[in-house]
Amino acid sequence: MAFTLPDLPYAHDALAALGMSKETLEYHHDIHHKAYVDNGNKLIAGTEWEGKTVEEIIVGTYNKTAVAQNGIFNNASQHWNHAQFWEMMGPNGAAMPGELESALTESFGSVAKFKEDFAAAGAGQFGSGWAWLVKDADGALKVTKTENGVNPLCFGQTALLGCDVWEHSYYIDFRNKRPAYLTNFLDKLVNWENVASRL
Ligand code: MN3
Repeated sequence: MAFTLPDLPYAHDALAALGMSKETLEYHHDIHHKAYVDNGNKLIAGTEWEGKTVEEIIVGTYNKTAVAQNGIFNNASQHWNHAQFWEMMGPNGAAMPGELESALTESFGSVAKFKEDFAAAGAGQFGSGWAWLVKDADGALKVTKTENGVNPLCFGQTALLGCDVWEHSYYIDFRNKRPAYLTNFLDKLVNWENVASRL
């Protein structure tokens, strides 16, 4: 089915006081995310993927050698990644639900250690990509990093939290300081209720 650009779940200026400016969201959502939607729709038109869900397209085109499938994968996965990313943030500084706090403490030792691991994964991703908190098929929580548009669906994992570490995500607000962007994301921007709902 055709991809559609979802509206942001908040106003473009809603996160400005928390470290993600209106200008960043105008470029990132209205231009970058829209380009993945538009290019993806052009590439899947008339192919076997046209009637499939975005999740089916991602899993079905991941790591295939045909160049045409790479283009479809990149745009489909980036469309999905960004749709999740907008929902994983919010302006209300949502408190972390107890269920999530317990799960993070069990897996990482403490919430602080989880944040440290997540920030290190994002800072350590060489070039463009994403940092993730995932739930594995066996239920274990893990921090991972992926390159470009690759995401947890490719590995049969559930994405609980993702942070875009492409330069377009932070350069307006944080310039080259990706670690500061990641720390700010974890401390101010994450909607922990949304993360907990994915458990
Ligand atoms: Mn992006």
